[in-house]
Amino acid sequence: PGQVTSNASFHSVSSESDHPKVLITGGLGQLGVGLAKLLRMRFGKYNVILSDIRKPPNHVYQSGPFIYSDILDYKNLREIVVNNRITWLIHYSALLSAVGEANVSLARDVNITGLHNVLDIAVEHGLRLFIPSTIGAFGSSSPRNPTPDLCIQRPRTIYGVSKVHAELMGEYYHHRFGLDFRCLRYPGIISADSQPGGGTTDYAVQMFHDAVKTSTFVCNLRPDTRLPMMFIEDCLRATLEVLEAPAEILSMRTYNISAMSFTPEELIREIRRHLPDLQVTYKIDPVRQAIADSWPMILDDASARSDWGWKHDYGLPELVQTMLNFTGSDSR
Ligand code: AKB
Repeated sequence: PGQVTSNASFHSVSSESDHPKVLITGGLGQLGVGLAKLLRMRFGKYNVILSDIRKPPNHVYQSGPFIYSDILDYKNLREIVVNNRITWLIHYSALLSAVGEANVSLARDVNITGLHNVLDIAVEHGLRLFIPSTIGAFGSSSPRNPTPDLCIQRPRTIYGVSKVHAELMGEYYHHRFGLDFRCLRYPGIISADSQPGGGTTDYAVQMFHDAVKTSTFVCNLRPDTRLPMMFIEDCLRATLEVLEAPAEILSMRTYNISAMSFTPEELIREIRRHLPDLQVTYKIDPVRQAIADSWPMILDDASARSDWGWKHDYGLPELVQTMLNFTGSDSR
């Protein structure tokens, strides 16, 4: 148990052996499958193992190694790391902001107890550990426009509190035990073929799908709610870049990364340039609205740009064009 099937072990000792052996937890969320695809192109199919507690759809199972892993089960996680000679761990398991508020004790287990397991295993086995943080790690007492890397962080969601904890614990383990911890604060991520779940920025992804399918959209945030956002391709590339960066050029271990910021009404305007019939109504979700009102409007990512050369490719027009192309609907 805990070991990926014969193919994986066989290939890992062949030409792919110089590459890192990567385990991605929470692999069936919004980002894992896309990241596995990118990393497999770079390091080889069998050097990247996706894991989750859910059963993957067939196309995921066929695209490379997949394994059951429960981050709350310390022994199970350690066994996977040992049996597969994992060297990089990408920890994507987490409950997001809105769903976390609906289930605080589960969010505390997954986002904090799970994190502790991952940190201990990473230190014990000398792994490079990537954990995403988020704009949700800031709160209403943080400067919101722009939000620098280092400022007051007093979030009032369990998601935000657990991410500040992850940033601080990762950095503490780095200084105390030499853990190679790397962390990016992601904005809201926009993706075409994978869905987010339970976040505050999810409205933007949903708007594309509903605009294409029904030409109508019910928005759960106020029209003027400005939040930092990023296209998934930029996010995954940033993740690979910071993971590959030589340790000497990283002046910090937790970086803001940014691409664009928009409000629902600005997104609607841009989508209507392609789909003029889009009708939008507003039904504000008070929980999500309060969360969004406490988050950065614009994230300052100057350090990522100067330290390791971060540069986004997608602004709002490119994002909208690409999303509508992916969903096969650009009417112009
Ligand atoms: C959420 O909305 O909870 C996430 C995030 C910005 O971290 N997408």
